[in-house]
Amino acid sequence: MNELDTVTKKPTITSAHSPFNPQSIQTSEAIDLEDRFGTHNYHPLPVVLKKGRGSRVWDVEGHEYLDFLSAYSAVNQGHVHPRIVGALIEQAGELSLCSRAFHHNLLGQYAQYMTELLGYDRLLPMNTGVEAAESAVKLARRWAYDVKGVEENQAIMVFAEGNFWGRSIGAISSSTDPTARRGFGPFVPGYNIVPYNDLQALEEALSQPNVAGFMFEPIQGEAGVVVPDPGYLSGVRALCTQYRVLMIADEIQTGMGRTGLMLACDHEHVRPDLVVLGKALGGGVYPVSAVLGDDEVMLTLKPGEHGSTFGGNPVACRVAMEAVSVLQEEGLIDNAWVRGEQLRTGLMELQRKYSVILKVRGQGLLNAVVVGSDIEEKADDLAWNLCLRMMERGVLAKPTHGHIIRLAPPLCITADEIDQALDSIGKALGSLN
Ligand code: IF1
Repeated sequence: MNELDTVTKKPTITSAHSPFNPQSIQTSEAIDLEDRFGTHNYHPLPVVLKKGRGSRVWDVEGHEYLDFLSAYSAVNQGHVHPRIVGALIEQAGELSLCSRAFHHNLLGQYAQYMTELLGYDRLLPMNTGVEAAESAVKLARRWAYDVKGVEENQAIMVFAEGNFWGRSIGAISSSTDPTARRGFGPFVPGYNIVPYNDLQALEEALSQPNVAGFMFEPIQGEAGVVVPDPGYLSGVRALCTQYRVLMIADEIQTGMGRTGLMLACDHEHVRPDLVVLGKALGGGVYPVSAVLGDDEVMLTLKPGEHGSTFGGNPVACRVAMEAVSVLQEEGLIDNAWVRGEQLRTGLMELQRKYSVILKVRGQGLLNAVVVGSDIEEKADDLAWNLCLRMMERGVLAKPTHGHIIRLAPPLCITADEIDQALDSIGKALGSLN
């Protein structure tokens, strides 16, 4: 075989050979290795997964589970979706990365597809959610100086209590969660924090001079699926317009159909000035994120002023177009609406039977139950214990903030799978003595 043949030979998918022979590893060994050689910045449930398809995952011993976390809403299309994996493999075998030093054949088509779909002038491609959210903060500040006329270095960004937009210094600087901040200071200046779901407090903040933008989640995910009162999104829109402040919707978790519409802001027909996307934009196979906005904001960035090695790479563009197409063509967004109603109805029936369920809340397939009880063990232990019992009965979920259990399956979940999960959750509740 000559040199050219080797270079142009189409890559064949060979079975991955690894010195660790992953096929044989068992739960305890996998956890021990991770514990010994990894960092301890997570406290995962004691399950070791090795396969996923649709709403289901399997552990290394072959036990099957319904996935009710969806990798924190990054697997909305379901695990290992054939069309999305196919797009990944096909593009990776053509041109995987060329940097933005050169054009490639997909970025323009991807940007056109997404901007026409969501109704904006332009798209800034990034990779992870926090990178896109950081980019939105930079865009807002730049717009404040170059367009709104705020004095240099005086721009204020407003965020809501309970916000979460990532783990970077910029992101944790706006956090009100001590565990996200301790030991990472000093923090980014020019931030102002207001209570979530409080339009009066927001107006007080936005009416101050030098405010560039208000970045917020239409439903707060990490805070425990906190759904604001009806009218909040419309109120935010009106106040941002009134005080010429950019309304920036962090739809990284609530977007891509998760709440039963493409974007959570669609529930009140509200159009933010910037929309931040991530997670399921990459279809659960590749990190893809983006900021969408109009020329007045997006064109304040000039060549060389912002970027990223992988931002807008060919694989990201191809995978994202496939991931978004799948959501629409397979009716996954409407399914999220209907299945979400079914899930909350079932959870409220369980709430009537089991007093440990204090609240059921959510929109579409972004839901949570708040647990607590007068049983001696703390609510946090109760939530963890309940998740372990659910795991034993084939449903995977994990508490956030200790006593809140997020229930967010892939949007492809079926009515029967919802019923199966409700039955398992009920049995898990019944097993709590
Ligand atoms: C972890 C939380 C969820 C997000 C919103 C931006 C980002 C996220 C609304 C940043 C990321 C992830 C991060 C992951 C767990 C998960 C999470 F509990 F941490 F907060 F979903 F609620 N905006 N959320 O939810 O996106 O940079 O991660 O791609 O850090 O443990 P990222």
